[in-house]
Amino acid sequence: MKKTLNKPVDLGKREHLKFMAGSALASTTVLLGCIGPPPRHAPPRLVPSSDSHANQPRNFNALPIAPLHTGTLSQGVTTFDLALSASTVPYREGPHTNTYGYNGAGFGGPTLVMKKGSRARMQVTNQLAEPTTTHWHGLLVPGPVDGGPHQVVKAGATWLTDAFTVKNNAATYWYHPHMHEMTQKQLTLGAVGLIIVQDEAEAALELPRTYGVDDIPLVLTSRRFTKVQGVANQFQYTDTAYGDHMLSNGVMNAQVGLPQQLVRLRLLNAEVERDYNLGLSDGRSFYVVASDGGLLNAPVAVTRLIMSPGERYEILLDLSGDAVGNTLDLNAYNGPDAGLSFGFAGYEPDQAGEFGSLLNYKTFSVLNIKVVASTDKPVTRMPSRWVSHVYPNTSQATNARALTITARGPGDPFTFNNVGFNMDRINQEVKLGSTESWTIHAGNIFGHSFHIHGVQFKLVARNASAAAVKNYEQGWKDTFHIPLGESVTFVAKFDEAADTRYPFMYHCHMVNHEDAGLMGQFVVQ
Ligand SMILES: [Cu+2]
Repeated sequence: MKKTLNKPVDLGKREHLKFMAGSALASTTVLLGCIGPPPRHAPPRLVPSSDSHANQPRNFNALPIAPLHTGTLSQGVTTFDLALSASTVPYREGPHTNTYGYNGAGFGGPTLVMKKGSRARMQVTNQLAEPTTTHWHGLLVPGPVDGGPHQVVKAGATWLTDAFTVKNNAATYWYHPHMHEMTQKQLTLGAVGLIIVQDEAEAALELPRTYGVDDIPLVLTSRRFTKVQGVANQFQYTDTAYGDHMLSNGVMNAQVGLPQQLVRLRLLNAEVERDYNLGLSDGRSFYVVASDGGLLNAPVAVTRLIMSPGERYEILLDLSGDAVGNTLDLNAYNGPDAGLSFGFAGYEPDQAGEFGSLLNYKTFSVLNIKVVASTDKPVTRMPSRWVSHVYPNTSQATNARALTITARGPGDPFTFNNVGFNMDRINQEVKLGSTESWTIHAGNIFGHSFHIHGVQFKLVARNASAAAVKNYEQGWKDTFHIPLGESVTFVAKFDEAADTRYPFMYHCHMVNHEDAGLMGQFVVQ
């Protein structure tokens, strides 16, 4: 039996240890070396990638758990330092795959942990041979901290942001490059990491929160290998919307041991374009407890959860009634008979080509789960109490905007309202502190995933119907799925400032669409 569990790290306890350790051990790196899970740059085991068949034994790789990075506290401000560099990972027999990773990771980066109300700042060193930017997806920070396409960190340079107050609710956020026309490349090569924000409201609930044990980060994406010098071992990042091989936390054929109790999964769809229609292989329900920007006011039991690129959800799995040794899969039900339709990204039946993939139009595992013995103090019941967030509503909106995703035809670049992205053009001007209603229409060519910087918002309607907003979409959001031909309306209060030097972005988070110009800029002042 392969090792599937990393050494437990209690998030609260780690903080305590850090302060106990004193200045000699104040370095996060040292602490992670002592008590953290193994570093991400340990190469994944070499396992031939292949489609799994029910009648064949499956070869699994242990799901890697990114190390925690709690930053360095000095004079009341916690600095989170990241260094992005090139690396390699032996994904297949033969030449290693060229990758990017933060802080020494072969693929991905550490999970940043920050506390609501604390003061923080970011420091990014670019050790690549090309420019990058680092965007803190979902964080409520002003334009100069946001890390959008104007915040270029040249090769060899370091970007240190101003200090900001962490305003976000406890939830799962993420960081990734936002370098215009290079986002797909850099994300594909592995530049992606999670941010966990903690707050008192979340801490007061009896939720699983032992990182890597009953609180599992899960970054979902897929990759296609392209031939270089005759060997198909390199990640393809042009002319492809979909990978052929599932990567969960950076490895193929991922398996995790989860204890016989309630377990939290922090899900991120980090795909280029693919949507996921997630469910469990034995058909059991699971509970959505948090969306992009916070816990839900009540858990939502589902058997299917749709996630488009950029979205996060936290879910609880109840494994308390499972026998030790039981296995099940978290699957993407992206095939026929799943109630999907054209425009759901990855539902195209083609197996190859720019919009085809070996994973398209089928059900495939994103994570195999093997139930292991429960922990010392397991959470075995759903919390009886939840948070009570108050959301903006339509009656508070003093302005309404409408954006339609357009293209002259299939194959032509998508734009908003027929205007392609231009670094020198401000597309929208929003008054600081105002509440607005935005309606995004997907147009009639494909579905999309809309994201806007500088706010968390409330979805108020799908196709002008409040009732059509799904129960698990009722909380704070910063990214949403828009099916082909449909519209989504959200209400947001714009409390973060951005000027023309460092404007905020709104864009499709299918990063191939984004790179091709499906993005706009706005100021808040
Ligand atoms: Cu799009």
